[in-house]
Amino acid sequence: MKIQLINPNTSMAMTDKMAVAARQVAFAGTQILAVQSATGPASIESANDEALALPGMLAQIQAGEAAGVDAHVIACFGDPGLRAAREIATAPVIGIAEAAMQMACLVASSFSVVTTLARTVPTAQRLLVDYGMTTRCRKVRATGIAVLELEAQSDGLLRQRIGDECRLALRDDGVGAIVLGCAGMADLCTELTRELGVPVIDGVTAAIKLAEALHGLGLRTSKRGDYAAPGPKRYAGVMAQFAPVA
Ligand code: 5HY
Repeated sequence: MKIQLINPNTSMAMTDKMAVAARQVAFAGTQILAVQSATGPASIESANDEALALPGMLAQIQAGEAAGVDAHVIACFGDPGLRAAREIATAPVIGIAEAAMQMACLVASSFSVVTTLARTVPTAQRLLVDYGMTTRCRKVRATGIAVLELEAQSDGLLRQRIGDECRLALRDDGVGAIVLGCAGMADLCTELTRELGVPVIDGVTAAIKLAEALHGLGLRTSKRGDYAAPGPKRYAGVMAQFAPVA
């Protein structure tokens, strides 16, 4: 099967990093097509970043659908544009936050999220409400690390800070699992799982395995209800390319 792994930010280093993690867990017959937005911010850490990242991300969904991919993964922990992507796709679209949270719930009764900057914590909290996860997530914890600090291979100091926050979560939150709250943390998952002795879930790898599972069952995005294709309409200006056609 072909999975389009979309980095909604424009950091190529981060795209490469998540592609490595995805290929490490994918089945031999799974092809990972790693792409990123052609327009938009280098990292997504605010509502403004998110809004301006969406056209580039949705353009990749359109391109992937035209190319006939079997699934799309939106690899940013805010799951930007997930509902819009599901409207325009027929293949399954998986957001890494939802994937990680769902996986965590299968192996622990509760989890905490360890993420980047404090300002992204409310975004994760809104997703928890949206996904009905507020009784399963004990806390969303910030490390104070900016997304672009995690662009390349995470260095020892960053690993230490993220590991320390995970240890605090285990000590103080009473949780059985940790969800990593940034696609740029994908390279830390195996090491942290070993170090902490609890399941540590990274959304990129969780989403890849869920995409394979959905494909194996022949499940695709429902075209009934609010994921139905948007009706035809004119879109003005630079958005004209996104206008839904009949
Ligand atoms: C991410 N931002 O996974 C999020 C993480 C965050 O550009 N890729 C980004 O900090 O919310």
